[in-house]
Amino acid sequence: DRPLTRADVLNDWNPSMPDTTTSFQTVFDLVPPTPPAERPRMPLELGFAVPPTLAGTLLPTQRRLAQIVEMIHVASLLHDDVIDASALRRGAPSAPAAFGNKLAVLGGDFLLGRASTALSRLGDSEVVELIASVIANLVEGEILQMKDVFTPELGLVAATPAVCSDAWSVYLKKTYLKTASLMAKGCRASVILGGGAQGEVWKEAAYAFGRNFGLAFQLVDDVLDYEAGEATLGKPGGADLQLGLATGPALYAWEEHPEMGPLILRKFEQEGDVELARDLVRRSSGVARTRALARAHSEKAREVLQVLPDSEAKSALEILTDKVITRTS
Ligand code: 2DE
Ligand code: MG
Ligand code: MG
Ligand code: MG
Repeated sequence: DRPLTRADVLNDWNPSMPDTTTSFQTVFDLVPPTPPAERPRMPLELGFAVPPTLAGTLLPTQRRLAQIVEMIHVASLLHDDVIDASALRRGAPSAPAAFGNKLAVLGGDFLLGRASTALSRLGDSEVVELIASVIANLVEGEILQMKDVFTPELGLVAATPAVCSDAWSVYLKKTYLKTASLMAKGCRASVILGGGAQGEVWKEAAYAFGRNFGLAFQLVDDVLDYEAGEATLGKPGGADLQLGLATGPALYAWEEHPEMGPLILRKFEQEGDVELARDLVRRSSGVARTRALARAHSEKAREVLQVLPDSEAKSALEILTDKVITRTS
């Protein structure tokens, strides 16, 4: 028996592994539930491809950071599909559907472990702290989403401006924590790794870009849950009401239709609630107003980029601020 090397101990995130095609199928092959030939494949290949025109502008540490962000994102989706009991992801059976809840949770944990190793190897404690805090933010957002916003004791079922704005501030806070934090802090960390004299100004711009972009992204996700079906989304549509969640469209509809209040309060759990709520949203301008709010955030994201000098990377980010709104899946 040879002595264990450092790489053995770390179960190395192999630096020579090709950057763009890294698969974490291996974790699901560790405890095969079926013979290899019948083994389901993960729907969540880790995908990170740098457009060729931008490849030369990235530092190796920034490319690695992008992979780390992707690993944390995919880990959160593995856990999300367990929590939401969702059977479909990216047009394929979700990890819990294909492998069961236990392996889906462990697969997410495995990715977080690998991401932590890779993060520490970047050798920048400011970046480690920033990205580690994202993992806590994701959990905080998910828990905030589970919490009762309104308690029956308070009788807060009428759409008074104060109650609505309270519900909105919780919704937007949750949206930042569960989605925009990863993008905001990921962008900021990339500027930190890039160094340079513009330090604070660019860090703030990158953070504001990611925050607004991320809010727009999740607001559109919440709209598409109403507008699109499984065939385009590659995941179930209409899921949020089924999960008891009042997102932007329902919160706006509540301002226009007070009958929405009791449905939100009891989390659409009574027979017929989901259908009634869907109808109220349809008869309101909730979807249009949520889209308008997403657009305002995407415009803000574009605006804050303007402190950066023109470059191909900046143009790519500007294009993304459009795509986040016009995407259909
Ligand atoms: C997506 O929301 C979920 C985002 C965050 C999930 C965070 C969890 C805490 P959706 P879709 C589960 C654990 C975090 C880890 C492991 C880092 O609206 O519509 O449910 O795509 O997304 O299902
Ligand atoms: Mg989900
Ligand atoms: Mg969820
Ligand atoms: Mg969703």
